[in-house]
Amino acid sequence: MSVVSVETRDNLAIITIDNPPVNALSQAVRAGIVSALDEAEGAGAEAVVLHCAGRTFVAGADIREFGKSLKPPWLPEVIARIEACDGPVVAALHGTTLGGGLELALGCHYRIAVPTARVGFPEVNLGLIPGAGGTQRLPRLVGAERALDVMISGKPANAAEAARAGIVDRLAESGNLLDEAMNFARELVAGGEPPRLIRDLSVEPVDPDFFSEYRKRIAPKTRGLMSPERIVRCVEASLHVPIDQALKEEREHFFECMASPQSSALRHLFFAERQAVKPPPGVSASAEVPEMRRIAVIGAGTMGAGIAYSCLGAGFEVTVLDNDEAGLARGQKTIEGLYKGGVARGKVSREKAADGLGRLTTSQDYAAVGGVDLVIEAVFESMAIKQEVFARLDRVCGPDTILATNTSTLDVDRIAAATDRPGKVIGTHFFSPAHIMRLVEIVRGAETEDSVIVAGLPLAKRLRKVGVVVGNCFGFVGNRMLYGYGRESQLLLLEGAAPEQIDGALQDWGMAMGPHAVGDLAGLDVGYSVRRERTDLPDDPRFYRVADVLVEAGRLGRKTGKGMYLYESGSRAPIPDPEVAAWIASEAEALGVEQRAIGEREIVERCIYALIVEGARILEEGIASRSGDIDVVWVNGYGFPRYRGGPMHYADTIGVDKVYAKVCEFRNRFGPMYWEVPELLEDLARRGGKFADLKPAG
Ligand code: T1G
Repeated sequence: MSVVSVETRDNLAIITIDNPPVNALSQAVRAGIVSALDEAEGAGAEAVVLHCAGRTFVAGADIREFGKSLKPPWLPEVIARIEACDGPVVAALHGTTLGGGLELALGCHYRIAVPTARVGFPEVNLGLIPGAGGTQRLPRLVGAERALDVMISGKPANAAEAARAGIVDRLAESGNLLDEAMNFARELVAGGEPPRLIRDLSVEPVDPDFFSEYRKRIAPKTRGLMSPERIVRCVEASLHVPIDQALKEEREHFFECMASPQSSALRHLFFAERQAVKPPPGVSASAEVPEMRRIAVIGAGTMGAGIAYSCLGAGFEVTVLDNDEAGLARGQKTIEGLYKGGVARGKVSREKAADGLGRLTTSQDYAAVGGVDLVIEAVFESMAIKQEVFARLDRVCGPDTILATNTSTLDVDRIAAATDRPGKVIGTHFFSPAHIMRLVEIVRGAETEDSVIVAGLPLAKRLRKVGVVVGNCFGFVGNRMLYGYGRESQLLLLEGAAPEQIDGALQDWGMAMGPHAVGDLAGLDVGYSVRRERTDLPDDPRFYRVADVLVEAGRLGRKTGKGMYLYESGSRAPIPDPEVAAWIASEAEALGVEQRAIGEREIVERCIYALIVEGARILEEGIASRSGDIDVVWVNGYGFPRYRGGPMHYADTIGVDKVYAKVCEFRNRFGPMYWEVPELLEDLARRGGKFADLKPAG
């Protein structure tokens, strides 16, 4: 079946693109459009309507083609062919017209869209720029500033906004887009207007210092990224350089971005995040997914309230249960406050907030959760308390109710053992703040049924989160890897690196926050109590020694005004504390650790390679099925820079052999206790392999 077809109706030609799932501009589509235009003109059509079958107009270039040998016709050539048509070409937009799809539409002479359509340039999310004239045509339509906002944010605009901005000429309100597009084309023919080419327009002049000011404005959000600056340069050229020269420069910038490690990393994550939400090998995707309408959340604390708020936002009926009356009231207030804040920021309409709160009930009686489809437990991180909660839930809930625990480190199998339905027990590890962080680790217990695992994935998507199925071990994937990262950041303190030096090195490298600032934010007592529960801590008095000393001195972090750093009241800015520096020095002396000057490179390599080593072990043990899953966990749950693709992709980018050599050096220097080389890492290094090439573990 051809991906592009053309039919003539009276004096019109209708070109239909049909390339599921999103009508991406594959080579066949590009070639098909050109031949369809030739056929339309050969048939004497006086106008052309270009539309798409399926759920959306063209959602972009075919990302799968990138990095491979691209074949003509190139998209700019297709667009030039459209612009060369004698009669008007009308693009009929529905769904999400994005990237190359919007460039294709801007190459048409006019655009009509259904009210639910959205248009945008998300290339920046892939480390790219619009490479087929978007940086030249959009400013001609909407001005330099508006065009930059669209391309730098990567966020789509809705049809009404697009119409107001002049990106879309008309909204199709009748419900029949194609008919209205054909009528629009007939009107244009009847009107005898010559085809209007956006390329012939000029960009509204800007103030002399506009671009330098704009660069300053976007600097915080685009730190470390390559393509935003290239977009700004292209838009600058749209004002000062003849368009054909500017289009040539744009193409050069596009290919440089395409070849960059940043774009390779971001394209890797695009597909890894979509792969992660598919059931891992060994889990039958055909398992019947139970319908979910009612959810109960046990525990009205910060996590419970955040989870409940997310579930309300996804349209579920939610019952929040807490055995403490004051705690339950606080939880309800937290949820109401989240809605109030959302309305104040214009993120949530008043109606949606009222609807959400209307679906919320609270109770202290377990009987109230008897009829729910899913329970998410979010009580205190204590095995005994969780087992007691699950035993009670087991007695009151229906036999098919799924019982999920939000534990961040405890053994899901031991929690499941407190019930008679271990097959229905699963972990749903949300990250704090639960209503903001996108990641949910879906932890499969030894007996968790496939249907329960498969149910967790669409649930995560419905909560607008990224669900990753992980195995049951201490810390699952994210927190287990965090231990190695945190351990090195602690040892570096004893060895002579200051907290602010460690945080600075890792933030300059791209981490959203340094490990010590994160520790103060989360509360040093959280890690402290988890370490107290563990029975398998390394026999090493240095292990998290500084953090322990701070907690025992009552320095818990931001919440006590001091932790690793000092915090002035009302300020979040971490201030280095000479008292902590003195404490570290005395602890190092007592432990016989020689202090020395440590460079940024060593700080970054020890912390990041500790992630890679643990990630390799996690893959060896099958706790994660795909290396991409580990990357998805770390970019969505721990502030790992997306433009480096995640720990395992980063190892592939550096070269697994180089990582292996460095880890061997660390093992020889610091001992095998922490730097034992995983066999998988050694094996990949020896055969020049990549983590990404590993077959998913089933
Ligand atoms: N190319 C190839 N495959 C794509 C694709 C694309 N552009 N977009 C989506 N897919 C696949 C995706 O991998 C998944 O496959 C399926 O479609 C459904 O996607 C030249 C250089 C359109 C909003 O960045 O934002 O144009 O997993 O799960 O949630 O200047 O897909 O089913 O096998 O995301 O309904 C610019 C990227 C490209 C848009 C739909 N365009 N796509 O979301 O479905 S660069 C983009 C999306 C470019 C030009 C530049 C979303 C969506 P599978 P999905 P969804």
